[in-house]
Amino acid sequence: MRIISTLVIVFFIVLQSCKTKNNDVVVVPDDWPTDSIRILKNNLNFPWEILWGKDDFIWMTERGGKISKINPKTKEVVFSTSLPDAVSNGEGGLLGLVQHPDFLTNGFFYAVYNYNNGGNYLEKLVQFKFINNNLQTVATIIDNIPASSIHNGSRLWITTEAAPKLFMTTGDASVANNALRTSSLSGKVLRFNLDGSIPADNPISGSPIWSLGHRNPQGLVMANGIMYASEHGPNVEDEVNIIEKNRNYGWPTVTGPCNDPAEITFCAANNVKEPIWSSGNVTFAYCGMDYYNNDRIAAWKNCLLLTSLKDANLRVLKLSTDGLSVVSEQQLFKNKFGRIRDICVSPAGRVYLCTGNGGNADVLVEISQP
Ligand SMILES: [Ca+2]
Ligand SMILES: [Ca+2]
Ligand SMILES: [Ca+2]
Repeated sequence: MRIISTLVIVFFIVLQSCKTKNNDVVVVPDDWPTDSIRILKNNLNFPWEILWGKDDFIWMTERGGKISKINPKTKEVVFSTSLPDAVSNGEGGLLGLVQHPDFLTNGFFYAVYNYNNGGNYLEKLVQFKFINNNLQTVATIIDNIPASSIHNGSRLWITTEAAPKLFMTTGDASVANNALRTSSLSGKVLRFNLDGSIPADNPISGSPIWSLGHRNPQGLVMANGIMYASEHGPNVEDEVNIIEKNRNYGWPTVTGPCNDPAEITFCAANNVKEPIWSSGNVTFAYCGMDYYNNDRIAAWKNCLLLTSLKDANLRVLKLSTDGLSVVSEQQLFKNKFGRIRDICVSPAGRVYLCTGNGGNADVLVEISQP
């Protein structure tokens, strides 16, 4: 009798464990903490870029000039330094950062920051080398770009093609008309070779200008061969654009789509490319943007994820299969973290957000489930 009851208990234990297994919703293929939302860092001050590095660390800039390398699993800062000539002024300071495709072997990365030169507030793109847990300056790719306490663009992206190209966004630095002038590097998407030289197939010989008519693009990501940029609108029309060679994106003459008579005339005459998404009569101040296509959060597959400063949320834009249009959208985490400045995604599909609230009260958080 005792043997039979023992067998019955064992049978139920086995049945129960099978049931639990079948009912598991979350697949945890590694020993990562399983919290759906985990605070990795607090007491940050205006982080601007978070990047999932090729070394599987998070690389982060803070506007005041600090670059940090963070172990996302243990939360430990394993390297940190400050750029002595980066000058924070309003929205300016140390901004975008991107790693060279061969970072793991050559340690190269690029960062954009604002600096002072003889009373002028300017912007430059600098190549660095990270070696023996130290930072060396390699070369200035470009400098003397106008900067301002607002509208400094500064997101970076490196393509994965055979001869990779380095893209950088610039804002209008509060001189709106410069965005349409090819004599100014303000309000542009710029394109360089990785050594800083100008690619021979850029639209204007000897110029890094790739596209023009941008107000303040602060999100830049390439997915499935398509380059997407997010851009702050004035009091209307935040935009998501597909960036193409030698196209005009309209600012300051056009906001959002070409939909009033003056805009329609200008757009037809100037090869203007309309946004694939815009915010209409309101603005949310979308800044950082990344592309998501991981099974971990299935609802976000083939989506652009945009971080909002003003609306303090994450906007999820579902792309069409061809990536050329937005088919649906969703807004999440409203006011949960405050103003959200930037985003990165790990190969395991975890999403990282950093805030832009200031006062040494900013956070870096990990989202493992929606
Ligand atoms: Ca980022
Ligand atoms: Ca536009
Ligand atoms: Ca319009």
